[in-house]
Amino acid sequence: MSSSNPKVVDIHTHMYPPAYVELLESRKTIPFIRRFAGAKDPRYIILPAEAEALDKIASSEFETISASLLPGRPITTHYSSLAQKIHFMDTHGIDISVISLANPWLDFVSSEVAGETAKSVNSAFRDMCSTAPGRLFFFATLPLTAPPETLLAAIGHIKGLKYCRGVILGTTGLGKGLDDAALVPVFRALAANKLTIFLHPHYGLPSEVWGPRATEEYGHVLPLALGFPMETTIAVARMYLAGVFDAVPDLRMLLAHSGGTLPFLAGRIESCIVHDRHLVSEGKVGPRRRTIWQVLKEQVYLDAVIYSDVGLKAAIDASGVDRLMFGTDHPFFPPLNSDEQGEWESMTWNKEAVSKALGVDSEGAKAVMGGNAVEVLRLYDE
Ligand code: 5CU
Repeated sequence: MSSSNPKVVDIHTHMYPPAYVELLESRKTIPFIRRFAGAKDPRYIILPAEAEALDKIASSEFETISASLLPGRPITTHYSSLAQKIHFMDTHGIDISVISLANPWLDFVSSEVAGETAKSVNSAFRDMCSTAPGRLFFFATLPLTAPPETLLAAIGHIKGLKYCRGVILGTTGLGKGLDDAALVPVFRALAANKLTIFLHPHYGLPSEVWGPRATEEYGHVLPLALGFPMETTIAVARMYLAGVFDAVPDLRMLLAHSGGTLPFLAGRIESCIVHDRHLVSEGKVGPRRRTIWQVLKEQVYLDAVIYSDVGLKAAIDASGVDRLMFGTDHPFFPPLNSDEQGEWESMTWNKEAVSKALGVDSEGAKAVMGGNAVEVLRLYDE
């Protein structure tokens, strides 16, 4: 934790390179980008829960529809303009951003072209970073739908890319989740190359859990506020129960949204393990078992994108102040009542949470705001 010349680092900040935007524009099924009559910006439709709203519009007799009822989110220059990213950084005093492709990454790309698509997306990220040396680094994207040899070759490609510090990964893995034994070689290859996994949700929970009123009355609140964090929680709990962290002890994972609900639920997970007859009878609860608390302190980092000191304190308690890293989730959650070129609550709320939890300008706050990211992700000029 060095306090001389402290840097502010945003490790949770997304970009869609223009070629990826074109790919989304060419599609007719989710995920895709589409224009609606009367709407200023095209809309980006990604969440499974948005399919229902889309069906309603398709069957509507009206040509145009009120902007607040349109499915998805407006896709503005904030998604793909590098100048806009730098403007956002400058406006909010962010020295360094570790950019990543946002969900759903390449999950929808066919097996045959996934390898090449990943190569071009990752090269585009390298090129973007090279326009602002020292200010931009990136998490690469894996072609998870590609054949295993292509997937491993992709790790060979990204490890040599300047400015790459890890990969962003969703929770589906090769289709069976992250506790799939077939993923262990991938985790080993990432760990061997010191590539941190930034784990990020996309699929949430099945739409039925939100009930019949959700689509028309509750906007995106339930899938984003609750579905996303539960998805992350479940994915990591499954990895833990499958012994992935023990099988790959050098694996390092940075969990989005302060680890979902893991910091809050780790105690309950532990209790359920210790009281589970099946696990006990299989000898999985012996004295040498590493608890989930240990894994959280040894192999896991958490972002600080939780918007409140209450959740942030739980995250700090669970993983340690040296394992939390500030983020904004830009370009998602733009301000709705003020100029998008000005201040965003995603910055001010998350920054305030750090100050409240750790003290304004304290060593801990400086570490979370940037020092930890610089050390852990080696954010030095190359
Ligand atoms: O608003 C949203 O849907 C999202 C999303 O899809 N991904 C993300 O990182 N933040 C918000």
